[in-house]
Amino acid sequence: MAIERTLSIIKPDATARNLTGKINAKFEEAGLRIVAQKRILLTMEQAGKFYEVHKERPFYDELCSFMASGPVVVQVLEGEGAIARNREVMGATNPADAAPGTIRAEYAQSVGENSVHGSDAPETAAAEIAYFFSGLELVG
Ligand code: 3AN
Repeated sequence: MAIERTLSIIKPDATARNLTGKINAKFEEAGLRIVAQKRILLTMEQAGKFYEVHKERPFYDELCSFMASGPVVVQVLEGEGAIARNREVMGATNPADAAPGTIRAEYAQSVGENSVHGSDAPETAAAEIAYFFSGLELVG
């Protein structure tokens, strides 16, 4: 399988509980390398643009407010089949459905406050990485 890169976000519910290191350990144990990372505070506007695909969903405003409510850690993960691998490590969107051992099973608080985001396809991964990182910040 090809080496891929995917965009990951450690969300405000997880940074508030000081879980960045524990979540990063899950990625590394799964063979994903953190090749870029920064902790930032999104504005409502920046969160809204990132989640634009969900604009028509009933939870859009709640999602954007939550993502702007505290620091997030945005990161680029690299590895074989990194996009799918990361989604396996994250677990299902709703923590009640997430497989044991996954990040969301262990740390997520609800379907909205679910600790991590991960890109879902190569096209979205490329666009989401470019949203947060310049080429100069990706050193592999
Ligand atoms: P995933 O993050 O697993 O790809 P999506 O793309 O369906 O899930 O949803 C994007 C984000 O929107 C989720 N991570 C979650 O924070 C939020 N979300 C999804 N469904 C709901 C819901 N029913 N109520 C509140 N927030 C939701």
